[in-house]
Amino acid sequence: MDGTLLPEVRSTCAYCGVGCGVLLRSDGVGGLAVRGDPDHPANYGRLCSKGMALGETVGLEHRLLTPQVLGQDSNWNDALQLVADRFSDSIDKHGPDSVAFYVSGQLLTEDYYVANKLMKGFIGSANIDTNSRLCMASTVAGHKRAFGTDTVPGTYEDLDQADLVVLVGSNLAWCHPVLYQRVLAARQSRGTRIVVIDPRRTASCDQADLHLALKPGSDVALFNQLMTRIHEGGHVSPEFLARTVGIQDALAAAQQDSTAVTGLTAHEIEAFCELWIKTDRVVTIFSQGVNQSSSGTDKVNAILNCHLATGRIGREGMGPFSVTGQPNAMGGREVGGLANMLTCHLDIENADHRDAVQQFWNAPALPESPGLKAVDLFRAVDNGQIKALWIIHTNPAVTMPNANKVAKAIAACPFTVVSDLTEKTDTARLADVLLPAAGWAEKSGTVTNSDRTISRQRAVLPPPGQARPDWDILAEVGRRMGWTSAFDYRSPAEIFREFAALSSVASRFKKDFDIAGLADITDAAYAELEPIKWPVRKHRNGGRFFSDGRFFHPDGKARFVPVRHRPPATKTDPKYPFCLNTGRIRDQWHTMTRSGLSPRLSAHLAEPFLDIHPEDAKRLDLSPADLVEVESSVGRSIFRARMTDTVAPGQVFAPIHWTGETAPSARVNALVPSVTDPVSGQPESKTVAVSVRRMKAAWYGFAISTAPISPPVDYWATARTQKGYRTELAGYTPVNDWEETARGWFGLPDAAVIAAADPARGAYRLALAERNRLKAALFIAPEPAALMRDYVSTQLETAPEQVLTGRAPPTLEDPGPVICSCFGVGLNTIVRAIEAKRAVSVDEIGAVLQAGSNCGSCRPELAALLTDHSAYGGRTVQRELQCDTM
Ligand SMILES: Nc1nc2c(c(=O)[nH]1)N[C@H]1C(S)=C(S)[C@@H](COP(=O)(O)OP(=O)(O)OC[C@H]3O[C@@H](n4cnc5c(=O)[nH]c(N)nc54)[C@H](O)[C@@H]3O)O[C@H]1N2
Ligand SMILES: Nc1nc2c(c(=O)[nH]1)N[C@H]1C(S)=C(S)[C@@H](COP(=O)(O)OP(=O)(O)OC[C@H]3O[C@@H](n4cnc5c(=O)[nH]c(N)nc54)[C@H](O)[C@@H]3O)O[C@H]1N2
Ligand code: SF4
Ligand SMILES: [Mo]
Repeated sequence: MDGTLLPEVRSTCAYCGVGCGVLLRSDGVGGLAVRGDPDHPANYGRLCSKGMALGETVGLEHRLLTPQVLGQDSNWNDALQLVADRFSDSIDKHGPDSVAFYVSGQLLTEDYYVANKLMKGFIGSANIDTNSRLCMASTVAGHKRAFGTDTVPGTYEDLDQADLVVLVGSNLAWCHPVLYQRVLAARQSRGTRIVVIDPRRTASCDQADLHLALKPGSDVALFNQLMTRIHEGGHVSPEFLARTVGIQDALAAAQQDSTAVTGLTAHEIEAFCELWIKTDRVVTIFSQGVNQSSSGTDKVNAILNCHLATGRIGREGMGPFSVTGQPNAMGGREVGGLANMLTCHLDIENADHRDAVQQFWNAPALPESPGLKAVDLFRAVDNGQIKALWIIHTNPAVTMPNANKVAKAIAACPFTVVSDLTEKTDTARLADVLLPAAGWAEKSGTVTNSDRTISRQRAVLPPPGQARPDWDILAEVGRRMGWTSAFDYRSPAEIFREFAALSSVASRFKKDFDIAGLADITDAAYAELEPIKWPVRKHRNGGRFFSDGRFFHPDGKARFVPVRHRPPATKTDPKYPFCLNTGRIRDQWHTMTRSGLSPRLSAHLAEPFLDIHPEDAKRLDLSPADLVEVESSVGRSIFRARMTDTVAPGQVFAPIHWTGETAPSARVNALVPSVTDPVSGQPESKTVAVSVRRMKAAWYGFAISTAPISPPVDYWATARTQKGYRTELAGYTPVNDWEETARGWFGLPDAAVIAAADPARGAYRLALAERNRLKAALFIAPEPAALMRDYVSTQLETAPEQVLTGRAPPTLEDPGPVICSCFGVGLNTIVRAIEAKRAVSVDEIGAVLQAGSNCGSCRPELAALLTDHSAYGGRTVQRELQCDTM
């Protein structure tokens, strides 16, 4: 490099459905600088902690660089011919429904389009489903029931213009942080009220005027009550009534529900209904607390019913708003990636729709009925019906319910292909053929965010090794299966043009999705494409849907859907007295294959945990930092207990992110049974009946190491640090020789070992050094090891002696676990500033320590620390422990 800076390239964040614009600058040697795009309409320059850390996740050490067949390096020619032959063979012998694709809402629209065209148009089966089944399926089904098509009516501007934002089953502060900032900005400027409906007190409750901690799964009853009050108070919009069908039935159903099942007080319900009814500009945002339920579709319609009844839809500052999770969840819905959809929001069961698509594709046959939805798809893999399976850009061995069973089924499938960035995933390890995909910063295409804005993703780094973009891999398999011209694509622009042209054909059926205005886009225009909201028609662009009062049912009217409360499907069983809720943490993305590479992001919450109410903890005789065994009807897991009243008694919460790679015994979906919503097929992932008890470990440990470890012990959980890895450990059976064991785990047979031991107590401290540089350290104790973990983690590669004390020298302050990942500000530092009264507000913490003054993702946590730093999330309990001596 001659020192001149490469230009900044406009692209889109790799993570959530907010779809923030990013400006990327490659340093020419693999590094990537990232900042928010000030001109992107989703974020106007803002990024959250995950977006800010994107540059830390593009390293190559974990990447898969060549195709592999049965664990051996291969080449594209052999690997793709094998894939084409095995799929063709299965289709010839057992028919098209003997094969399946399982894909992802993180694929680019162009990748997704090709996958869907190959399976539905040419293989002739609808057995393509996507992880969106675990995510958006209930919303899609609810939208279709009410509107006649899968439309998100509103736009992000509605959040700026709302007077009330209701978050139902959405932890917006952590999962859509930039949108949350947008809501807070509206609160600042116009006093927008915030209501959170969530059984848990989350970071999103920080600024809420009202938090309704309803009983898990009781949302339908709550919104039915709202519906009843809307009617009784005479707030039904007569004008809107004429544009809808079925209010009487919906009301009759609503009136039969009792609010008792919500567990909320009459006062809380009154306050909510009154606020909702009296505020015209209401946006009801909903997410996985709604979708991931056996009554998910009904929950969606219970919400839509209230917006339809009051006519609060299609107008400025109001409407129901399903926020999408993955960066291209919306795009996947557009191309028809779900097994029960056709492309362009057309219906697979509709012969006219099928004919139009078949003609356009010049396709041999289109399936006439929906294919297998995710849970059924993996059941069909399990029972041998699916003989060839291709998994692309998703990690079902971790994220599907009953994950152990799913992993077994994948392993037993006669032929499994996995396309991923890395071979180090639970799913990739089960593949017969492993295909190296180009990653986010290495490939080009488009994604559509939660408010229908299509943004370009642009390649700024060269794909490493032989990695290729997903569309390219899929198209070549299509050609090798014999469909040469249908998959003769040379660029994403070409695919996008075809898709836009197809949407023009589809527009004759008068559905919502239409990007016909882009059907003639040139390569140059595609290269320069600015963010653009669909529909992009000749005569109507972007904006809100339904402002004309027309819906997409044949009669142009919306439907009220009568819905009744149904309790979660999990059976009550005295063996499993707790209700396990699952979800996300602020700084990790799903199975952590990318976010987990960032030391900054990994410092926020470094270990899988189970939040449990202090009363329950007391009853179970738990001590701070104990490990707990959690058991359900389908599996068993182990987590660190965090005592916190953010969860109600009887409820527990665990995050979804840990895997066989990072904490094999803390995989949450090992516990989740495969119960689904009868309409959408979406799994119920948030209400699992479990038992909890203390893990009776013989020993507990903490390790740091320069290299990753995966020790054969009953519990371990590892996380990146700036200098290597930190790992928590525990085991049921005593270990005889810790020095020998440590050498084995760390792969340091010749290291010099400095030890401090108290064998009578079962306490050991070992430092392993090479050339007087610390390479690893292990701390073992009969109870959860009390150490200054964050300080200890900084000691790798320094002289080995200091680490054995397990604590910082008195002259050095231990910052504690990271709260602000932008500036690396730790919990202890913040608490000290609060205790010393140097900071009495979130802004002052920012002024004194910088924390919270950049992306803002940690501001809710700062606020919570200010309110009561001793009670927040149990974290200070760990902090105290960290200061104890062993
Ligand atoms: N940091 C981070 N952000 C992400 C992701 C990530 O992995 N990490 N993933 C992205 C994806 S794909 C998605 S889908 C979104 C998900 O975004 P969210 O849906 O906001 O996230 P979750 O944590 O899954 O669940 C939201 C809330 O639902 C609540 N809940 C559980 N049961 C019920 C119930 O019966 N009723 C109600 N009203 N609430 C309930 C939970 O307590 C939880 O707080 O996040 C996206 N953004
Ligand atoms: N219990 C419980 N389970 C859940 C949820 C829950 O709340 N609770 N949430 C569900 C939801 S909403 C979702 S969206 C799912 C998410 O679940 P998954 O989609 O299974 O999880 P990810 O970790 O996002 O998996 C993406 C995979 O794609 C790989 N990858 C990254 N970039 C590329 C690329 O460009 N090409 C290819 N081919 N591969 C790439 C990554 O390395 C990773 O292995 O989990 C679901 N499971
Ligand atoms: S909110 Fe964060 S994760 Fe989501 S798109 Fe924006 S920067 Fe990325
Ligand atoms: Mo999702």
